[in-house]
Amino acid sequence: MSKRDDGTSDGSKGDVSLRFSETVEAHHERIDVDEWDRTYVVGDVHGCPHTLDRLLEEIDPSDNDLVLFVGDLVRKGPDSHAVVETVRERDNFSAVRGNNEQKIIDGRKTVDELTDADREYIESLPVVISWDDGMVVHGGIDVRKPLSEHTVGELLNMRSLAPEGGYERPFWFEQQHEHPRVFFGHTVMARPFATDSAVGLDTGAVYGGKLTAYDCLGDEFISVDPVENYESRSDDSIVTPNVPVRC
Ligand SMILES: [Mn+2]
Repeated sequence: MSKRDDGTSDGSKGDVSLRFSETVEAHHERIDVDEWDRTYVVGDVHGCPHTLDRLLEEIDPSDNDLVLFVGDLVRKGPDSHAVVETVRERDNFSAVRGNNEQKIIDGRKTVDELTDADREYIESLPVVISWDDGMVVHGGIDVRKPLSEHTVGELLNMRSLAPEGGYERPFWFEQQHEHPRVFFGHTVMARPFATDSAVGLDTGAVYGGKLTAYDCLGDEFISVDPVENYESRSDDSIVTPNVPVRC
């Protein structure tokens, strides 16, 4: 992980930020990124295995590199099983639960091609993966309240801070100016979003956008064009970030 995440600083960031409610804590996995050579975080794949393969070819992670996924591995694209299998079979790949995995867990949606092993894996996914002062969650956080007051549903679905929600500004990640640095998906963006406090990775691969990863050590994005056929999406539910492109 980058040097900012030494976790030993003044104590005002790590310990304040990463205290969760008991319910969330039961689905929280803490990791040590120092055990890995490099750490990558990958955006919403949504059942597009060939696009994922293309991204993995580009990143070319070794067994000593950690690859984390922001959730929504499944649904919308042509083969959710192949995506889950790819992530599940590599010891150095991990994912958090997305709102689309939650729909399957709750029985609100079914995906025919998923096997029992896939479903078991989906049910086992944590809601949060964290290290020092970084964390991966699917939706995001509500910057108006402490992390310890967040529900699982909020972490999976957070997007707009407007009363109507949806794709109305302000978005939580544009208001997040403190640690932890939150890596997230869920909000489809025309290009990846990065500040010191939030990194948005859903560039809408299943909607004809790119699939994006963030290289934490190199502090840069890696994106590939989609291979799979995609669904359409209206422009008013694709966010153009209000921060400059960093890389
Ligand atoms: Mn998604």
